[in-house]
Amino acid sequence: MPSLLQFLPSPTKRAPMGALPLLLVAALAFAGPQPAAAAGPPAAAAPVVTSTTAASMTLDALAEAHGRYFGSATDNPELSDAAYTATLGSEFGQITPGNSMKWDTIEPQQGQFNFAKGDAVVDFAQQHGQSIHAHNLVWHSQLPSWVSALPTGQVRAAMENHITTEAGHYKGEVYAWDVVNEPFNDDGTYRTDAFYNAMGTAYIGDALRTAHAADPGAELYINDYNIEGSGAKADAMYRLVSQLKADGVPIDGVGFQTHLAVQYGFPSGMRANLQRFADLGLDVAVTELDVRVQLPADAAKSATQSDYYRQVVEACLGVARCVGITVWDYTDKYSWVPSTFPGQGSACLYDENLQPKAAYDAVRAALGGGSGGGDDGGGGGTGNSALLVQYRNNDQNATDNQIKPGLRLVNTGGGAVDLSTVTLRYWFTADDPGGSPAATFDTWCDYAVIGCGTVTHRVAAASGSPAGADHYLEVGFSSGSLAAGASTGDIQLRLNKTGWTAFDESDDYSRTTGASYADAPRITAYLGGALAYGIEP
Ligand code: G2I
Repeated sequence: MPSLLQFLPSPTKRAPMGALPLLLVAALAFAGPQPAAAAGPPAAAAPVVTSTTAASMTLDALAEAHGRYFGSATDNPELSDAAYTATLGSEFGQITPGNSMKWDTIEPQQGQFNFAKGDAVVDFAQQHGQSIHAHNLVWHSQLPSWVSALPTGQVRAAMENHITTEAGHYKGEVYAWDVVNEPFNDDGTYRTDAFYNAMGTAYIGDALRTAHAADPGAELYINDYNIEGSGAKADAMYRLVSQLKADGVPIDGVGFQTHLAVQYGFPSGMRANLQRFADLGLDVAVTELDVRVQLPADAAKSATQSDYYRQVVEACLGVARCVGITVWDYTDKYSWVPSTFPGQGSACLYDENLQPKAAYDAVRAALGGGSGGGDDGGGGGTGNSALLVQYRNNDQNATDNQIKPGLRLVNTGGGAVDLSTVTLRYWFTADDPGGSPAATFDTWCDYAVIGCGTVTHRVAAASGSPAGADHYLEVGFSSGSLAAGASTGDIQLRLNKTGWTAFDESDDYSRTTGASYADAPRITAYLGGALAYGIEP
């Protein structure tokens, strides 16, 4: 068992509060190798979380099982919305104040500081055991006009005073600071804001040193958007932080905002891009994740959105020093997108009525959790699941050379399920005693209401050869989303041994003789690889 210190981002810095319950999760949920420490070597193996446990765990608890946090931005007006704060306070382990620590809020007039809004967010986080990623100290936007109006010779002192006073006020209260936000234009050139105009690129190192002096325990970040994948802007950030590290400037992490849009595609090479920053000895974090669509949303856009969320989670989990993921508010009710991009929206994990969307299920699945958010009434089978498998036998001859299961997958939960995260297993025996070489199989989809083109199928040997089940037919889906209450409809499958020898199906674990569809708990379903329905042999 590793010591607590191995889970901390750095021995000299505060851990996100969310990291502390990790030990508890680890003790409860890990049967095998431990997760990677946030700042340690790559994970050797994914954590083992039982399906019942995973289905009831929050996004943050699922992330903690990987040594990460899962957080959300929030803002002061939202904190009086009780339905909103109920989920904000329970599902997420980390908070970023969306506006309340920005310069125009904290120091609207030179030397006049007002911390009330920022303090309110800190209070909420502390009451809910959440860490704070503070945002931000130096940014060209939401910058009061008095700063831009200063003679260039006075900007440095004003910036240092702002940082010293604000980071000093929150000293010991926040896990991390976005010290410099969005220093680059999209082509990788520097923004010519008040700070750059006064000090050139030197303002960045100066800001970081000043912040470090004010709160030596805080993790210090530079944060930007459109740097998630490879490209000129990411390269510019890479050159900047490489130089800062070489110069001994106190910088601990790079924040990748990750404001994505379905219509612009997924950033190319995100995992590799995060990794090259991590390889400089920096933490990386997904700091402002959302995935907007052009309205109205539809099933196809929703499926792509879910896929992008999944890919972001997988990119972070694939980089040992990716410490966590923050969504830029969790609900469409409070998303910044519609007012900034008219005609676009639906960017968040929860809809405007605070109900989890398919994207939420995709994130859960990517974190190794079963279905949870859409589940409002149990799964009609085992565990806390939103999936139900039904089966009928399309082949009443138990001793011929083919097996023909008919399957239906039903979503009994309250939220959509991303079909690409689902697999089913029909368990059977190969009846190939001592076969040498062991039996191989052909599998077929003869008909599917949703189209055989999206149904994948293969046979695999079952580990341990449980009784009646030395093999299973695994069925998956290349794409699609199953709405709440919906069924895939009939999927007619068939398999045979390539040598066409006969089976004896009478002892097969998943088989019944029923010729009409009925619930089938001996056919198992998995969400993101975690058991979500049925009983394994
Ligand atoms: O634009 C999305 C984010 C991009 N990265 C930096 C983040 O700081 C930024 O956050 C957004 C906030 O979510 C918005 O809420 O920053 C916007 C300003 O650039 C914020 O919008 C502003 C509105 O423009 C103001 O009219 C409004 O008074 O929010 C203010 C407070 O509600």
